[in-house]
Amino acid sequence: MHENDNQRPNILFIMSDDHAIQAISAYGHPISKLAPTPHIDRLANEGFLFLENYCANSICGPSRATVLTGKHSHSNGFMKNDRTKFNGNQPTIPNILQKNGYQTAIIGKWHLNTDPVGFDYYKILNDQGEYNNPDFITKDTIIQEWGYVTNLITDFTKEWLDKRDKNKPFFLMMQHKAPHRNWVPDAKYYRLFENVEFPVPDTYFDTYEGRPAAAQQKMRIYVDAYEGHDLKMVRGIDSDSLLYDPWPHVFFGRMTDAERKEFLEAYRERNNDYYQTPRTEKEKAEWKLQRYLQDYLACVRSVDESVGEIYQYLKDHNLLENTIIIYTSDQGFFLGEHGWFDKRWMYQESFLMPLIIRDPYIKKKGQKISQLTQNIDFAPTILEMAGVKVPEEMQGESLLPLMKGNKIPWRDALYYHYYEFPGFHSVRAHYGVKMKRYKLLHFYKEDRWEMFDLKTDPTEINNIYGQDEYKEVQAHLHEKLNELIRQYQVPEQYLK
Ligand code: SGN
Ligand code: CA
Repeated sequence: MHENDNQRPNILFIMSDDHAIQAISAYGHPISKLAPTPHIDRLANEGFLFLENYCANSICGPSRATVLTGKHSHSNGFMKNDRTKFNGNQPTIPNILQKNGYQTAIIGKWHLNTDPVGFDYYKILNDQGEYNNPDFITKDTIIQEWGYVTNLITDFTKEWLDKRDKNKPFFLMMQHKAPHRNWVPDAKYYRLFENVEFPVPDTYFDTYEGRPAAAQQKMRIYVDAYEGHDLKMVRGIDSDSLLYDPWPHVFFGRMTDAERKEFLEAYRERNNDYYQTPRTEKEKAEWKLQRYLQDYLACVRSVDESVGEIYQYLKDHNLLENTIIIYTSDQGFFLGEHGWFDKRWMYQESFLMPLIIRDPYIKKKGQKISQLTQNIDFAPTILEMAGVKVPEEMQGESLLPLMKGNKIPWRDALYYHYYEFPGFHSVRAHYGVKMKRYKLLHFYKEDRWEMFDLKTDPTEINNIYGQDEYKEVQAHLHEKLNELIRQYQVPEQYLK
């Protein structure tokens, strides 16, 4: 007997923040080989790994709004992080499942600027949330909880599972803050990767030729990352004072004196070495990349362990066979490619979005899905899993037929649209189309086009737009893009 005596599956949706596929070992990237994620990988080994899953608008709030609604940003109304308020009263996964007898809850990062709607229970971080001793918001209170954010979210998830109404199936969103900027690891992992040298991407010192928008961003690790806030560098040998940190209240300000001391001691040797060893500018830039990756991946370690802990919980409570587990992140992230951290671009690293589904109702294991899928598909998929009708207005498609191996016609092109300019990191607004091999981007405010052949140029440094030999492909991509714009009914005013 399962713990809930119910024919309908429980659905556990785990989403981390800014977790790049390069940092999930199931995807096989060289970085992840040095910092593996065995617990996330197990979900893939026992389920489905989506190789070409993409975000519709690679930034937090918009991605989350798309997940909830199954719609592109222009259709769900949440186009930019800043000052947008999510309308929770449109058809969303929690609204619909709640009306259909599911128990719904969200624990962790929310970041949609309005109270969660459609959830029986919520315990969410305030805005971006903090890594240490963060505030949590529930229906009635805001309280500061003591501990490291990833562990707290895991504990609260288990507490909710313990106390839930066992006569109903559940839909539970467990949404981590990590590994979001400023990449603060759990204290026990401050030094986890201190001796690991991660591979430097070929494009770390990209000069952005033929890509003016890429040249204009503010997201280079060795230029734009804040030395104190992001890279945890101090003012000199044995200094206890951080270099530039514009938001000390969310970082050091959140730690107790003892926690701050523990932090400084853990980084001291490496921070001293930075000043004691002469380095060229290039070597300093590489040092910064290593510091960035060491902390980012140490944050990932805790997320992976959290996945393991929840898996174990489900196993111990006899819930593994009637709970579908989905692992994803709100978007991808740059781990030094093009010199960058952050996301927002339609370039592969941030456009790709990890997606792993363990579905005990489908007996296949260790399957890889290579069709073009997108976060607009999540809501239709989850609704179909729950046996509930998918509203017409949702723009995505259920992924279940792909998982079942049904031979069905599938899309050959994806629409992408990033709106937030001006904004953090200065990424120009752009939209575009992605097909299996080629990609076309339009930086529409400047009316500049980019086109890439991912087969011959997987790191996207060679803009082939306007080149004679690609004339036909280019025309085809333009046609596809127009088709998608019509299909998704993107209003004219958003395209210029
Ligand atoms: C914060 C970050 C930015 C990041 C945005 C959006 N700065 O402002 O680097 O791009 O969030 O991130 S931070 O130092 O305050 O973390 S998102 O995941 O919410 O979209
Ligand atoms: Ca994010």
